[in-house]
Amino acid sequence: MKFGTKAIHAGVHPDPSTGAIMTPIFQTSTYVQRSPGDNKGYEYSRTHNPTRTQLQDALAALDNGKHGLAFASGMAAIDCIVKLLQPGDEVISTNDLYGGSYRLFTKVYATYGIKFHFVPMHDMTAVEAAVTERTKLIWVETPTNPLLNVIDIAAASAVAKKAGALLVVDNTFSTPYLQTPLALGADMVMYSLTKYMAGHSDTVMGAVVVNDDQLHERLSFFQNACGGTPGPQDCFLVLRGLKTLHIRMQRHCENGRKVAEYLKSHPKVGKVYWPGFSDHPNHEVAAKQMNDFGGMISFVLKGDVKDDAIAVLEKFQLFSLAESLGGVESLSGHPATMTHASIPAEERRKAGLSDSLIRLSVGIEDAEDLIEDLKQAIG
Ligand code: P1T
Repeated sequence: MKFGTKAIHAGVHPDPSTGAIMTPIFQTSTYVQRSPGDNKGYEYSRTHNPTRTQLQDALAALDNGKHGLAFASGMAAIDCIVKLLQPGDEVISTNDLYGGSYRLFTKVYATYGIKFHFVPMHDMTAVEAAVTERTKLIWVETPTNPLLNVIDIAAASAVAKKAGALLVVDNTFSTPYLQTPLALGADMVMYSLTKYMAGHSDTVMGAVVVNDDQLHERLSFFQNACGGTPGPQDCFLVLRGLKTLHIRMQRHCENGRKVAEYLKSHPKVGKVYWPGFSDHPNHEVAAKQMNDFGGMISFVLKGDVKDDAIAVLEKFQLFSLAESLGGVESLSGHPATMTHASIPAEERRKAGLSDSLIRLSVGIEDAEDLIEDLKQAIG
């Protein structure tokens, strides 16, 4: 089955009791049992809920994976994955990543004795150099948030296999429409469903997709034991969003290209970060592992002055200044003070994240209007 057909049909089925074509919202905490242990497969909604089951099956199908697990947020999904580790274990992570992931790693799990190495992963020799006999997890985010570096998933998988470590890909920026990491050797694919997958900026959720049965069993145990599960209404919203994922992503990519090219041609704009440019340092890897280049773009103005960037952000009319990304509407952000403020300034500088960087999530409006907005804001 091709991607668009799967986005609409995979994992979901009409309700057997009524024929309702859309998955019902099973707004219930518990399920009546005939006799202790004699139930219809559902006992308590933290453990299983039929709306969540259909979403999890749909997510697994889109990534060509065997098992999907849904969480109350992207951070809850990441938290569940890190719980696979023990004190003394080591993680190699990209040094350019969502600030909340960095905060969870360094402010929570480092205090439990897990060691994190942050390296520029688009250079695979840096990853190899960080491997020790204690390396248990390699954390890839690609393209990265916010600098749009692209990490070679197949090459990272080779390093992980040699090290005996698990490979995770945070696929939030790409979605399975653009790349399917399990097929490239990843053990786990992780999502902030809040973004492109749900697509309408109306819910916060996360997910993990895996092939391996044992890994699925361990993650399901933590999902239930720790309880970071989503409610059925949120699952319904993501299921509805998924049905248009392919159409939305197509338009995000088309508009992304137009906006990136406009910015690149603008005399006041300095560097533009977008993996679709043939001179992007990781363009070849992006072209190899992605079906298109996405709608996330970052840029700096010439002169690299923070106040100039703030002035542009304040002038936007359509690119609303807000955290998050991946909704139908365009958003703008200032990573240094917003999404990445939890990364110390010195670490941001080392990763190449300037205080004047502007991040755009290009929505699915008419590109001409978006370009008009950029024109009036940049001047
Ligand atoms: O916000 P939440 O659903 O918990 O997901 C966290 C997360 C994980 N991974 C990536 C790559 C992300 O971008 C995010 C959340 N990011 C933002 C809120 C943002 O504006 O970048």
